[in-house]
Amino acid sequence: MTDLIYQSITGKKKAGKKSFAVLIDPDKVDNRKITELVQLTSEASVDYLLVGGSLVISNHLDEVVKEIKKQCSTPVILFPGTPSQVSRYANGLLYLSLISGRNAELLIGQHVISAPFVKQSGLEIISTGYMVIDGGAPTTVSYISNASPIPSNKSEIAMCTAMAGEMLGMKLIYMDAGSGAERPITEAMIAAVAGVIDIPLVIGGGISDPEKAYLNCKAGADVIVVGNAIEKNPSLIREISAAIHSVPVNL
Ligand code: 1GP
Repeated sequence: MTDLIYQSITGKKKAGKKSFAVLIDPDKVDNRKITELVQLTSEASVDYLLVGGSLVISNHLDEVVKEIKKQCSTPVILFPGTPSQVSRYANGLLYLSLISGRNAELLIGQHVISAPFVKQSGLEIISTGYMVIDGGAPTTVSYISNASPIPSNKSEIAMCTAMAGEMLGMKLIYMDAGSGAERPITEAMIAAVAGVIDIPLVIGGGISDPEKAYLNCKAGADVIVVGNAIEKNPSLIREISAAIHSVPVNL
């Protein structure tokens, strides 16, 4: 197994550079849409493409990933909501453990069941402490996970959870307010968590404009994930990417 993606994420973090990941939901794209998104992401120097969702209904993950790979060299990282969302055509996979919840299945149970075929896939596996933060309304991830999100004003819970994830050996912390969240994660919580961990911090959920993406990076996010807003307005890719990549490196 290579660790090229992780090296790229940590290399950028060490250099003080922020990264942008566009989330593609396989349920919401066809080949025409993929072509449009890939063209925009390539032109805007998007760093990573995440593919997945909390609830994927369609059965064409392999085709979606193959089509993306055919059209660009941007690393494709799976962001699986369920163990079945594994495609060997991708480059890597976020191996998510829902450390903010107390649902044993999502902490370790599904990993045990999927371990043999995840290993066989040959993908770069990136162990990720996944933390769902209350985004103001139930989202698919909060419903499906059957686990309470961390309250948005309880930065100390988020800090302790992220520290525990890091000390358990996880390689990334991903804080997510859920797709289409009404309230994205506050900069105060991002800064608090970024201040107590050394591993890269990924932030997503409800980010819909370049200003919020920029402020999240300033607060300490290393990777910003945007899905929903881009589905509605793909041209945002350019603006959000420019904002993220304009964050001064000494921050
Ligand atoms: C959801 O963090 C991702 O899991 C992205 O959220 O779709 O709201 O951008 P959005």
